[in-house]
Amino acid sequence: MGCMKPRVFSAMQPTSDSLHLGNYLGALVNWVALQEDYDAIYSVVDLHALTVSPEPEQLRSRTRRTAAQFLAAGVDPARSLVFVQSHVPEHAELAWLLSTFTGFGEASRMTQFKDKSAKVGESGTNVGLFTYPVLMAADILLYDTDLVPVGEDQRQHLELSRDLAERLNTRLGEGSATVPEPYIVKETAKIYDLQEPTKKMSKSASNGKGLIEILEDPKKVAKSIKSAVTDTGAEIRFDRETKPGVSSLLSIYSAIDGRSIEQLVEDYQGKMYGHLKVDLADAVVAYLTPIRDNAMEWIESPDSLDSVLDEGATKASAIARGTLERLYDRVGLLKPQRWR
Ligand code: ATP
Ligand code: LTN
Repeated sequence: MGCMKPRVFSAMQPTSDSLHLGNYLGALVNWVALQEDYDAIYSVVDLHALTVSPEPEQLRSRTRRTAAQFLAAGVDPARSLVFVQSHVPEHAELAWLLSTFTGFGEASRMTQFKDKSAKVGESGTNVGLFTYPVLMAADILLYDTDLVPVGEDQRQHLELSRDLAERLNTRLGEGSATVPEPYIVKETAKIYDLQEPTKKMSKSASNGKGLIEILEDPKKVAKSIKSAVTDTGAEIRFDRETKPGVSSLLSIYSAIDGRSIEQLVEDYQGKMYGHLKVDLADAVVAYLTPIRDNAMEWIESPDSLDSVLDEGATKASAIARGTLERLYDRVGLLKPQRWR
């Protein structure tokens, strides 16, 4: 392993059968790019997914499907570690330690918790949902992570991870933790829902028609794009305020096609929304088809997939153990004799 390279870590929850274009363009594309210059570690965070009380069989299947999509998108297990969070018990162990460093008020300010708990109501909210960002900080700090590629919605959680790392360094001494930097690419940090173009594309969105799923039937993908909500007026131009619908389509187009938004606007001058949608639908389908085919191959060979995940967990665990032992020692936990 290239010890001198800086470390990148990121993760996704196995909460759906397919990732969507927001997950892909907002995060995964950057994971793939960063593995060139970084020592990369990517995880399917199944312990986080428990906060939404999934069906056991569905969780298991989605854990494999999520990992398969990482690999299909170009995460290369020869260069990067890919593993399932629950296979590395140090995540839950460090989360406990970090929870004792996290203020109650500090955790209460997390907007994602507020949004999610408001949706299910107090009686449906579990403590895991509240401490979710602490487990996320554990994921990151366990690997002395330098850089975390995510979408815009994760910025506040990352800020908490940074605060916790700094706090460990202050209270337990320098060198206790590495303070991670967010890596959020402005243009794709937020991909919008096709039906409600002021909201982020999300698997928990109320209207599934606004979602482009990577593993979906290409015909359905094309249909969703063609029925995307556009704005009043006929002109194709980029303006998030007054033309959120067309602007979202232009952002997606630019991200997958490589042309700048300015160039696309120029190319579509005098054309109608329909032209843009038809071309975009073709482009997205062409872009996703090989990824989908590759993901299906992994899903259909669970033994090969599980071997990749086992190897990832073994290597990740070796790194995680070192960090955990360092921190256990610094907080004053007695080391068992058999480990000395
Ligand atoms: P949920 O619907 O439960 O909020 P999600 O669709 O937001 O889920 P996550 O598993 O929370 O998906 O996110 C995985 C990664 O994808 C994170 O890095 C997140 O920032 C990124 N991401 C999610 N949605 C978008 C989006 N619409 N645009 C850009 N990035 C996104
Ligand atoms: N909360 C993240 C998933 C996540 C994560 C992480 C991302 C859990 N642990 C560590 C980056 C680093 C989300 O995507 N909803």
